[in-house]
Amino acid sequence: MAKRFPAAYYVERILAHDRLGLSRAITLVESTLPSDQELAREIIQQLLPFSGNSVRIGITGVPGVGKSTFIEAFGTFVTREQQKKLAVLAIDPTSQRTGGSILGDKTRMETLAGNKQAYIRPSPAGKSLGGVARSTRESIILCEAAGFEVIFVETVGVGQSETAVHEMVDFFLLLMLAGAGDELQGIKKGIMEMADAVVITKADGQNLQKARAARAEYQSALHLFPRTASGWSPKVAISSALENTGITEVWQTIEAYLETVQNGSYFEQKRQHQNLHWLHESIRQTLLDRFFAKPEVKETLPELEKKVLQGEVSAFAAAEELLKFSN
Ligand SMILES: Nc1nc2c(ncn2[C@@H]2O[C@H](COP(=O)(O)OP(=O)(O)OP(=O)(O)O)[C@@H](O)[C@H]2O)c(=O)[nH]1
Ligand SMILES: [Mg+2]
Repeated sequence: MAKRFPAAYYVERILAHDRLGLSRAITLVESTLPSDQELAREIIQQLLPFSGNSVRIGITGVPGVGKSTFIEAFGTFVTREQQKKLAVLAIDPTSQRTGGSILGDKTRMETLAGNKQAYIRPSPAGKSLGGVARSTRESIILCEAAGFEVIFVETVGVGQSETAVHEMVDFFLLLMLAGAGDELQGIKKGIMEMADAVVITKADGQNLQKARAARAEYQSALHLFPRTASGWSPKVAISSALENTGITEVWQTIEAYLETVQNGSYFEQKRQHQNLHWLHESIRQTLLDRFFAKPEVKETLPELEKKVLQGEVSAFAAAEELLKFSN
């Protein structure tokens, strides 16, 4: 195990905008060791007053839609043109299966990886969605305290992880391919509904016409969704990360959104609601972890599973029996 320092070390290093200190603190946040988690909690508590000063942007889309390439181009724009410090985090609970992580493919983010204004943190491997969502959420706080002004949270649009990301960002960006059909893209209506903007990717060459058509199509589809309390109506843009087009527009859209929601109380309210969401989520997660870590539960669960499979006991009765160990 790597060396551990007192909480003050991490707090000081992070406030001094030191990357190594930040990386070490994120390692604690991702750790499952109780002593590390306690240290992480202490650090976060101390840094909380220095967090919140960033724009948190969620970026999602099915595998191959062009997330990495887009983040590379958009991130370069944010750091170079907008002169903002950018942190890129990832939620990728599928990494157990692929053995890597979505940001592990730094190959497509070479420019950004070598950019002093950018900090890229790959998703921790082999964690459950609940676990990785929690650590990402806490990493956001650490990155903000370390002076990062824009945070990207990337996720693969295949399952539940976009809901988790939606609950931790200010702006939710959905990347889509032209002409692939919603079915093929695995994009459920629920995800479309969460989007503050849709970007049709790879709008270049032969694809440009299709992308334009798709933009019109999605724009009218989005109009059918009920308006949210934000007062914002979702926008559709087209972009080619390869040709570096449409990138400025996406940034302008985000700025327009912020102007809309920061005008009233919506922005703050949304963050407050998200905090409450994470409070409840933490309680649920902690209770579950504690429950399943109990020796009696570990011992009895396999037997009960067998009985349920064989139809000897109902699932409900089995659960009730196991829950006897819950206090
Ligand atoms: N023509 C064109 N191709 C692109 C563009 N952006 C990405 N691609 C290509 O599309 C493929 C997938 O791009 P990625 O950026 O790796 O996509 P991703 O969404 O990160 O994929 P996963 O990491 O597997 O989820 C690559 O072969 C890219 O070169 C673009 O703007 N135009
Ligand atoms: Mg990728």
